[in-house]
Amino acid sequence: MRPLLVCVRAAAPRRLLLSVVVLVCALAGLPGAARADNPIIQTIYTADPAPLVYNGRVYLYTGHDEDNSTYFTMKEWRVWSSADMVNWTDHGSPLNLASFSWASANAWAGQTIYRNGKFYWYVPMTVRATGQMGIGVAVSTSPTGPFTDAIGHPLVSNGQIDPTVFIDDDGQAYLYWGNPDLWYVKLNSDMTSYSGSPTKIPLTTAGFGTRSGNASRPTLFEEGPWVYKRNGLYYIVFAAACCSEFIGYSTATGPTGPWTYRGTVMPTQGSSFTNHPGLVDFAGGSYFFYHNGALPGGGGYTRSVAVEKFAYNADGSIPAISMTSTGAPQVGVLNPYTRQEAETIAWESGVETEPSGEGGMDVGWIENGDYIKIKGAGFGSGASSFTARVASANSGGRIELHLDSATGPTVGTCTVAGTGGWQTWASVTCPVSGATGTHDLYLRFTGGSGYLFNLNWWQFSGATGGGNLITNGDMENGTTGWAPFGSGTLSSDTAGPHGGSRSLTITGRTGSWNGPGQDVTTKLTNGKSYSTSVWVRTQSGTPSAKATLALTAGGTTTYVALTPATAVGSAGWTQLSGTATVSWSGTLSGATVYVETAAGTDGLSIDDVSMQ
Ligand code: FUB
Repeated sequence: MRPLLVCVRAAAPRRLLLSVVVLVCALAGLPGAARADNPIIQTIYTADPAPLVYNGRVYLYTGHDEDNSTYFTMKEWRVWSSADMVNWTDHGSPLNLASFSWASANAWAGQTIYRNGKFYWYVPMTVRATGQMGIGVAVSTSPTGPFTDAIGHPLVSNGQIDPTVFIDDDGQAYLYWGNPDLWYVKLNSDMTSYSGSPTKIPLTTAGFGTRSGNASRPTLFEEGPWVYKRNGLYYIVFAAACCSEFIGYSTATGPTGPWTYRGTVMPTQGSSFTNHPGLVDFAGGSYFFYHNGALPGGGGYTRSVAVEKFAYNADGSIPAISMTSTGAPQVGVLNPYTRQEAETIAWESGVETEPSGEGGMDVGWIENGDYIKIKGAGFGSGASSFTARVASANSGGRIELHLDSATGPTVGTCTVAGTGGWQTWASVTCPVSGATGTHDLYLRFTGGSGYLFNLNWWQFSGATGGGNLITNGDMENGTTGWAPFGSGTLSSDTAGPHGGSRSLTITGRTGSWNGPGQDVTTKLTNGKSYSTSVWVRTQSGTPSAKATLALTAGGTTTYVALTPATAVGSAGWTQLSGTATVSWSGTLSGATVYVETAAGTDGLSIDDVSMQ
């Protein structure tokens, strides 16, 4: 525990995990060396992953195993998200047992689904009045909550657990759950009531495989169903046999069967006697989430969520997937020139997160030698400075910026002074040199003894002619720096940004070439190559958008395609990225980066724009 002297902020129990993580690095003989990124959450123990793809991000809903648990001691659920499958942002706990007045214990495995502007989170808990497990439903207008009990009582309650929810192409929603049986019920379109009665799915050995040595449970189905549809085929992936569990799956031509057992998705592995599946497709890849006991101190009741990328076989079957400590590859790169939350982490050693007085979460409990790894940061042609939002009731410390490992090249060091409180925030900036290209970034914290400071967010700035040329690329400063290219009206939009709390929306376009634009005339270097990244969402689903540079020199305007035209769905954010060499003859009098569409005049939103 930290010294009483500094116990000013709200106290939270210090987890034991921290010291063991440090020990493992030491045992490897390579303190801070580049290392594996699975399990994907290290600040707490997590279990029962339920991924949801929404607006170009994967939202991950999990349970939380308490430190030192000797049972499934779980009191809250947690939310995380990522745009690249490796750097995960902690959104804290927007739902817990106290959210349900009728529940008493056991915040176990659930799933969240989006419908008609709302997010519905189905979770099992003990019903206080009966002592039986029941399933509640919470609702929110945001994927990160806050969530509230939608109906004030269990949606269903028959003593069984592990809800999974699925909406078929015809709009019919189904809730499935169960252990030891497998149940389903048809949900109404409000997602908080149902028609008909809960119905048992027959657990036949043809449908769910054969278990040996347990006469009362002849099939492999144990718990944790995950139902979805792909290319017209219905899948139910589930925790099989016990104990230890493995992950198996069955398929059917309809949502309620009859099911055919198809085999093993993930064999028994990984120091936890349970496992729990969650599958999504994201950015052109397929991902399998699961849990194990791989973190130090981990085991059957101190589990951690991990992810693997996989590819379906041509016939739709799922290949056998093994647990790895490497995890999934990164999708794209992280933009260090837009504000990044400190709680966006690929790997960490020694730190924890907590709710921030400035909103969201911050990273705290930072001691000398702790670090955060951010994987694959794209510095382009160079960063010139680093700004961090910090708070310290002590006397602060330093943030060392290392590339490639916690002991890799140092490209900058920021000194953090005391601010008078753990939630008294100030910004500090320090010079950076030598940060070019794409690297893993390590924020390594150094200083005296005890807790040093808290970190809420950080951001790099580019050198002249390098770094991000775009002003207000993260749109957090409203429409600053942007103007319509051609016709249209710009507005700062708080509904469903790609990152942070705002995006930039244009409406009233009268030509497909109209779009949000920014003048970069004074920032371009003739003959130089620039990498451009823009996140785009169209309002009506017009199927293409592209970032373009209009260059006016010597009385002539030319157009440079900065990114190729790419399909952009109406609901989700899509990243447009590309590299182009920019050159002109004569004096450059006008250069505007803008986003247009191949056709149509529907409104569009952009966010997290960088050109470097
Ligand atoms: O996390 C508690 C229980 O363990 C879940 O409900 C089951 O699926 C198993 O993972």
